[in-house]
Amino acid sequence: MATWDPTPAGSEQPPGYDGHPPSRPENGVTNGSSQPDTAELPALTPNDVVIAVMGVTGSGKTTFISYFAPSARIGHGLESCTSTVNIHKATIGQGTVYLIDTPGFDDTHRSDTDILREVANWLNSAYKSRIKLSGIIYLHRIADNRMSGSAMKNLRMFKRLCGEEALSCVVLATTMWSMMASAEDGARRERELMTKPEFWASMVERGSKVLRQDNNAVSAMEIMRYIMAQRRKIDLDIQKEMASGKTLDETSAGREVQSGMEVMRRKHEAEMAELRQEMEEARRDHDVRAQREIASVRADLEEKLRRDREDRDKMRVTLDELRQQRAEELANERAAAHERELQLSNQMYQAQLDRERAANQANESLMEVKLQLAVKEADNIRLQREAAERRERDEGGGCVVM
Ligand SMILES: Nc1nc2c(ncn2[C@@H]2O[C@H](COP(=O)(O)OP(=O)(O)O)[C@@H](O)[C@H]2O)c(=O)[nH]1
Ligand SMILES: [Mg+2]
Repeated sequence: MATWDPTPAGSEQPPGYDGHPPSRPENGVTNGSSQPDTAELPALTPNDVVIAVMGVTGSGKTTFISYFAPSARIGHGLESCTSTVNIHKATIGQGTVYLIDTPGFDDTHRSDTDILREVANWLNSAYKSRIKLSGIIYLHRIADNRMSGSAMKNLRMFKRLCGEEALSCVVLATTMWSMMASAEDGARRERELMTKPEFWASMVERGSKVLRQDNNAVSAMEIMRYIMAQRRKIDLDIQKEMASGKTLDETSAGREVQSGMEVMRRKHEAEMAELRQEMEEARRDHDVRAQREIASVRADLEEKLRRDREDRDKMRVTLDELRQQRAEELANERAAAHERELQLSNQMYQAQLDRERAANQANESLMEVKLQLAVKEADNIRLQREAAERRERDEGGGCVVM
């Protein structure tokens, strides 16, 4: 996994760009690992084969990439491990392929707006540098017996990002076949996916290929070979739309996110109206406890509404504004991580000092005990000596015969 400078040497800029030289962080590609393993990764060129891997969290994207690139790290927790766009360099046969691991639009910690901003910025940088995708692999767990809300949302987002033309370069691959009780069940679900218009039917009609990722590295290689044999290069709708001057909220994918946000905003506003009503009743009844509880729920809701507004503003950006803002966000993230690292190293240093002090204190107490023992021992010996002297005096020279 590595950071990526997508600037190809001496390439012409496509229409819609201002010709500014790209600075490093603008590509929005961050290295999720603290240890870049391919620091010498060359800048991608328009001739490179670049394939994006998409799908919800847990659909198997990183696992798929790991068959070709050891730098891909698989997350086993509930949290999304691929919370940023990551590029992996892979060698397939004689050639080099760059596989792009992308975050799903179902992240536990990040809003759809933030994810779209990151993915769009990455794709914009690639477009600007004339680096085109050779294909997109969209992974889906066949073992899920129904399409969840987030799976549906992710699929809608995917279709909007791509646009119709790019669909002929898409492979829809089903994963987790080993988790199916029977192959027939899997085949039935696959048919359902391929024939229902709200699932994959329209994509298949426009040339998307349905393949199975059912045999680890072997089927993964078949999928890669299929894409590479096509020898295609594509521009996605979002890339063309933003290059033509649209703001992110005016793009097809942006509108999809906006409509989801609009639903949430209306829900939050309805909840707020309900709370106002409940508050009035609680006041009328002089129910202080209820008033306190309602106030606390209202504060949470106000925070959600504030974030809704913030997300709406974050979508009103042109390609250049997005690039600038992402560069700032990444710089801030880096600074925050650096600050945290400093704090931790200070904490560690302090802990070391405390440990040494504790060790010294433990030594001191040991010495004290030894000293006390020695004092006691000396006392005993003194007493013994005095007793002996007494005996000597009493029994010997001290016993004067009168
Ligand atoms: N049985 C089975 N498990 C898989 C398959 N692909 C991925 N997994 C497992 O599913 C989990 C999520 O996979 P991961 O690659 O991290 O998904 P991502 O979030 O899309 O990157 C991991 O525990 C993987 O080991 C597959 O084809 N079959
Ligand atoms: Mg992943």
